[in-house]
Amino acid sequence: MERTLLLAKPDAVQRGLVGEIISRFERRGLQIVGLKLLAISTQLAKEHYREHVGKPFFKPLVEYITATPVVAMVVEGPNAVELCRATIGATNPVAATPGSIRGDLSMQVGRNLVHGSDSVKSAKREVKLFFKTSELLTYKRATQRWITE
Ligand code: ABT
Ligand code: MG
Repeated sequence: MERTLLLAKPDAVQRGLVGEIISRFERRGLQIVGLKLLAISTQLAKEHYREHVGKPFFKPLVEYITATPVVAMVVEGPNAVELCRATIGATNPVAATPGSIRGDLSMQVGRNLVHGSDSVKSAKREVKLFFKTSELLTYKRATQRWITE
């Protein structure tokens, strides 16, 4: 089963939107298998965003994600990566479709509320960066057969 890493970024915590954001993924049908509040260190931020090292927005990006705590979550489901990216919306909120989290709740790329892994490969790497194996729980949901065939 596919898993992906989601972050409710500092702006989501500051604005009191964590519940709303988690709820979007829950209502979509994704199963939560890991969840915690944490302060991202500069080292973790640089590792997480390593594909952007050297780009002009790298420094503000690291400052943003390390500013105050985030809520990190791992969710599971068929096509979890793609489903979550669609639920989150385009990187730049100006282009994000209304109905998506960014399209409904944010205005600027540097305050775009949520992170979701962009591929299955990235998801594997990022889940490992944020969670120990023991923090990811496997359990059966009684509702599962009404969510997936
Ligand atoms: P993340 O979920 O934060 O990784 O965003 P997303 O995958 O949608 O976008 P990518 B391309 O990974 O960008 C990472 C963060 O870098 C910021 N950024 C990106 C800019 O500020 N300017 C840019 O031109 C690009 C390409 C925004 C992204 N998220 N934040 N914050
Ligand atoms: Mg990204």
